[in-house]
Amino acid sequence: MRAHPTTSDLQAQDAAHHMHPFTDDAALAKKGARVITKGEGVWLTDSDGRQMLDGMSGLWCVNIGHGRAELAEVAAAQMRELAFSNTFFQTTHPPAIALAAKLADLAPCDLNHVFYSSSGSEANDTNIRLVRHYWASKGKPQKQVIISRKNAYHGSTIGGASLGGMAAMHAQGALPIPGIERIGQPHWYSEGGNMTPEEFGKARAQELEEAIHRIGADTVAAFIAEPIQGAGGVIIPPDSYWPEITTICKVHDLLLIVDEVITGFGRTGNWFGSQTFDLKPDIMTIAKGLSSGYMPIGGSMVSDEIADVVGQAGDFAHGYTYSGHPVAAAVALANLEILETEKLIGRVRDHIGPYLTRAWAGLEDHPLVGRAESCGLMAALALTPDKARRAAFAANEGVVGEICRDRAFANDLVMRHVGDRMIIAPPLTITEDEVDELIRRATRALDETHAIVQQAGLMAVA
Ligand code: PXG
Repeated sequence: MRAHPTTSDLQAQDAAHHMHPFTDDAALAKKGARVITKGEGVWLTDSDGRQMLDGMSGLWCVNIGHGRAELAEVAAAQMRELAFSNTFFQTTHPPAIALAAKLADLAPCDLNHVFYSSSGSEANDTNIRLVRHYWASKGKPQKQVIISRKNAYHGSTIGGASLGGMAAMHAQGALPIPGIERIGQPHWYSEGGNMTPEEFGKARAQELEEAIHRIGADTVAAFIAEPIQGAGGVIIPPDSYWPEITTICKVHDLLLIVDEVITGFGRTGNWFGSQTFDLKPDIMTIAKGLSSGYMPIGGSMVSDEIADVVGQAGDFAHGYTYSGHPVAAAVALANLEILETEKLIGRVRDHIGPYLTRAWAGLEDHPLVGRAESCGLMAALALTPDKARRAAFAANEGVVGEICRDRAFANDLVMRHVGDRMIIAPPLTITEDEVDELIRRATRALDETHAIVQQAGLMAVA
């Protein structure tokens, strides 16, 4: 490769050799991937020197913002001291210890133990094995089934994808694995019909009760859910939903696995979404914001009871080479210190979260937007051809959303689409001026989308 490859050189090599996740590689090869070369705060720079506002914190993870040299220093120092050592064979090391203790301190309830992974997917694979092993160790080996939800995202490994409720993922590779059942999602806007959000939230929670009766409580091990569905489209459940779910789990002796991969580490204005929604998890999946994406690290936070039972049951025959990787753990710990010393989470709860909520709500006046929703610094717009009826477009789901995503990109804003919902989750460090700029760019993207959609005759109602 030449010393300074051009953008088209990079794109050609990328297309020739790099298989992208969740991407139609042939289509991408035709237009060329945008090559990101630098990050600073909420800003990304591409190989042509264009700056864009990162409304997605990378991939819901760069909570403290891009370009923090402090973390580079921590990583370099740790690599010099001890770049790698395993945690399998009767050994441990200071970064894994310090991070575990810090996480126990921050996590809600008695989640005082962590089993490390390098990602959220791996952590959820751990959770499948852990809950089944836990019940078997308690003399209830028949408690094996895990109940999840349609349109949930719990990762891309075979276990994670099986737990998830993404139809497109299950269609490839003979998924899901056995022993996973699914109930509906608390997505009032699209599925609530004539019910009030509260009625609908309760009804969707009661599906858990029905599923337990159908499957048999003595065979159900756990229920897994994200406090707010992230990759599913930032679906914030009605207030009636979580209290009902919590009660049902307790009554039927199910473990509650709360997947905090997106909602953890400040995203909703508390350390964890479990605190925002008053949940009492038995297990919590963490990743992403744990290190703000500076190193790959995740884990399963586990209650005293589960750690005790599993700890007394001999070897738990499970682990990853990089479980508790020293560099990743050291960087994660430094990231948590930044979240704490800069008071970034209180800032989301009391200041920049409410500021974004007000600004975002203003987008509901746009003719394409049926509803603007947000919690902390995660937010969604439901696009619709008919606001009053919360109608879907006649065109295939996602056609209009993708146009809007492309217009956002063209306006140098990273805003994702999930179907016809537009979603953002900017770094927790975003300033008021940057929120204003995000809203201006999102508005331009919506205006341009509206014009395109009208011209193409795509405003028809399904
Ligand atoms: N659980 C949740 C709730 C997630 O959001 C995972 C588990 C898996 O984590 P890893 O680290 O294995 O990717 C996730 C990941 C998207 C998108 O398109 C979301 C995720 C990953 C990739 C894309 O919104 N979330």
